[in-house]
Amino acid sequence: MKIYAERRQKFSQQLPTNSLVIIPGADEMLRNADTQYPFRQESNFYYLSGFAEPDSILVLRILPKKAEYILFVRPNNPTKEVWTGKRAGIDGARQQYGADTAYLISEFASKLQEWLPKTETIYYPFAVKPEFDRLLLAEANKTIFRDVNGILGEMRLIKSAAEIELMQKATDISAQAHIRGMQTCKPGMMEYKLAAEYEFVFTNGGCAAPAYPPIVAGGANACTLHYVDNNAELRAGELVLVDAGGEYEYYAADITRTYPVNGKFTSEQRAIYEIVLRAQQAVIKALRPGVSCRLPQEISTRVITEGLVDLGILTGTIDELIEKRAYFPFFMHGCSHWLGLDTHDAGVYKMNGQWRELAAGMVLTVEPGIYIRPESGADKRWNNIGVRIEDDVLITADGNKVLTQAVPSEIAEIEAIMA
Ligand SMILES: [Mn+2]
Repeated sequence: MKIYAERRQKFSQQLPTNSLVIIPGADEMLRNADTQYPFRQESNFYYLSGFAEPDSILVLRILPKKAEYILFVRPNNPTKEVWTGKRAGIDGARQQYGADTAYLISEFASKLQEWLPKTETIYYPFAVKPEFDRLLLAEANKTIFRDVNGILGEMRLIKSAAEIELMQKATDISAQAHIRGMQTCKPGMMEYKLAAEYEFVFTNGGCAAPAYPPIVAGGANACTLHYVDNNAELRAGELVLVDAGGEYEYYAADITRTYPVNGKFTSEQRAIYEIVLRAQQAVIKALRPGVSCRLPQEISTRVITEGLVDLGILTGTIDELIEKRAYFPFFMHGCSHWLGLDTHDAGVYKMNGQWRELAAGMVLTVEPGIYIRPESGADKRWNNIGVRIEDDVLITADGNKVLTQAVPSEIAEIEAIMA
């Protein structure tokens, strides 16, 4: 619990006296009838508390001489605990989770009324829980609100050694899943069967869940960016694009590999794949502290545009094609995003209107892709080829470390694993 106390202290030190931090936890969500979705605590809440029960609110009161840490929690309830397990309750919130004070969740509105006259600023994450937004705005309409994500996002963006260890574990397990996927994939297999191979490795390795719904997209399905149906047959001669990562101790891995269903790339698939791989390698080579976080987009766009020109899919001069975004029908998504407790992690990309610089401790994905839809107008021999290669990269003091390097991405390595 020490790391959470340190985070609360570091956060509190950046807040003005007489401010109040209010962070509601995640709610349990009904899936159907009386069955719930698996519960997963909200990331900011977890980052500051390590407390993983639903129906909770975290409050920090920044007083002149100290920051008071308050948890609102569910009451102990012996009858319900028979069904759903032990609850920390008020005593547990204090003794196990280090709260200075704890109250029942039902007491929140009255405690808020008590604190408001002495509160100048409320730090709160708007637009996460609309009902809570309404309650707070109704109760505290004379107070200044600030987005809690500003300061917390900056803290979460720079990972500590302990966080990097967890992220390495998440990426190691997920890398093994991709290797198993390559080993087990064969023509005639359904996409969901291949997905199951990944999910087995995630769970078997200690991940609570996939960090996001796995995308297993054979053939033309790879050109649908967030394809999650995973219910088509994988066919010889086609590629399969798999974007899947596990969540380990709340930290996400995010890996994509694209490989031939029958283990051998065709010459067209190879040509497209090699462009994407070159783009990805050029980006990774450039990542180090001090470079712009926009660099991945700029480098990958250039390498992909050059490659599409080499293949005759685009014609013109490189600078002009980039200027008029001619690559966009083929590469229509971002090359990178922050990674951490959330797959698209907290932290802004621009500061004062400028793309920010990378710094040691940041973790980002590098995921260029090329997707050739029939309506793109390219020669039909390229139709329905979709390739994305995604790795997770930690920025270090002197460059970077690819956390996901255990999964091969070179064509020869993939063909060897699949042989
Ligand atoms: Mn990603």
